[in-house]
Amino acid sequence: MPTAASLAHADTNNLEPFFMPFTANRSFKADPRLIVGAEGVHYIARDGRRIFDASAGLWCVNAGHCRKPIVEAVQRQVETMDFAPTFQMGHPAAFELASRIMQIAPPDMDSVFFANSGSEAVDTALKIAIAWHRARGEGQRTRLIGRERGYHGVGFGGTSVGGIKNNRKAFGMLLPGVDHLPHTLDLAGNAFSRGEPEHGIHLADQLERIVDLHDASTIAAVIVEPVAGSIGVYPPPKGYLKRLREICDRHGILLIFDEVITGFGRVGAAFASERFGVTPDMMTLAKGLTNGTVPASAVVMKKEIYDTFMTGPEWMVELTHGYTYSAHPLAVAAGLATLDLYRDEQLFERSASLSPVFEDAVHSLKGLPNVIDVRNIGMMGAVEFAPRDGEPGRRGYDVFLDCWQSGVYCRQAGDTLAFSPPFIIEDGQIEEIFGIVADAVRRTD
Ligand code: PXG
Repeated sequence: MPTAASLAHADTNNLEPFFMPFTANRSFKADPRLIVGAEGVHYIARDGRRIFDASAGLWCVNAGHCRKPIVEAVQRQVETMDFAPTFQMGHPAAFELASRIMQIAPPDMDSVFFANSGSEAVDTALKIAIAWHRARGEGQRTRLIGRERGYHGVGFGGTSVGGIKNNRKAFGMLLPGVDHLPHTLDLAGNAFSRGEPEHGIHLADQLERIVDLHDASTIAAVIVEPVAGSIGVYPPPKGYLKRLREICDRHGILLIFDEVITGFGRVGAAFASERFGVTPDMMTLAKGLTNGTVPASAVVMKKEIYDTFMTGPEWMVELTHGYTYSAHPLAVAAGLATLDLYRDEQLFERSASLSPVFEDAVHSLKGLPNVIDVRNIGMMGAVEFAPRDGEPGRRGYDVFLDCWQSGVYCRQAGDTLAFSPPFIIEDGQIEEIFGIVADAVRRTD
């Protein structure tokens, strides 16, 4: 393992030029939290401290950091073929990765479109939904339905169907023809639920109200995260996703599951659709697809969606959409090695078997000062604090900073902290993490 000193070679004296994403830039630059190494379930800070990565980076490093088979696969690939186009050309491994994803995807989801980020996958899925209806002679179906507090990345499509108000308000009108389901958090009825909350299936019926208002003939797709992640882990109320599926079926509306976080074992199954027994028409994947090593994402869809586009003259492009880096060779190499690792180490099963330990550990925070809710499902967990008067988000930020100082990196969303460790974590390490978090909560007023 390299030492922190040997890793800290870059000139980081000038932090100004990097306009950091989703960051309080001025606070960060005044007191930077620099990480220079990663191994297993740890980050190494610039000052040499080993920090627990309790969030798998940004929910992506499901198999743990710097795993040799992935590192070596990427190294081999970059030496063999650095780049290859996938527009009117192809490279074999890209087709292999699509087949491998298909093997673990729900039945009938047989077609895979590659992109590079969750945001691109979401915008791709929304565009395919609209184009698919048009290809079938229903070109008036263009409306998109998201959900309040949902997160679908930062493209104009994803921002528009997204429902986190702070992510929307600076950006003007966004896409027209978008509506939102109500969010599913019910602190009065469901606080401190373990797994799927009891109450809230009726919130899916709100889709009927939206359909009634706009008429089904104008609606292309509904997109939801099966478990809302970014907002701070909202597991779906019991029966909710199934009800959404039924309503979409009734009205010829495509159902898209955004599985950018929930995919690849995070909920104790390959995908949330498997865990909840509800198959969408399309799902978006990213993050765990390559264990976070190389940016990559995918839209997986039912074969009938792909087939609908396969009409017209055979020499013509069927879908005028794609990215220079769709199925980039390095991403594909990382993806194949990652799927091998998930299989060889049975990491989805491990996620499932760790989940009860993780659940107990997250819920051990119940009863600590200012804790108003604890939520969890699979290897996703969150604790929510009462906001300080006039300073929403500040208490969460303070606990987050204390955790980092005390050896735990996690994600903060307002007054909520979210936890999603790699699946290679040990029981004892989970307990250690939540011991540190509990101390930080106690120290924060
Ligand atoms: N959909 C979902 C459900 C996501 O969670 C995206 C789309 C966008 O992916 P890209 O790759 O474009 O960022 C996401 C991303 C956090 C956090 O801590 C969550 C995400 C990204 C960064 C931080 O909650 N989710």
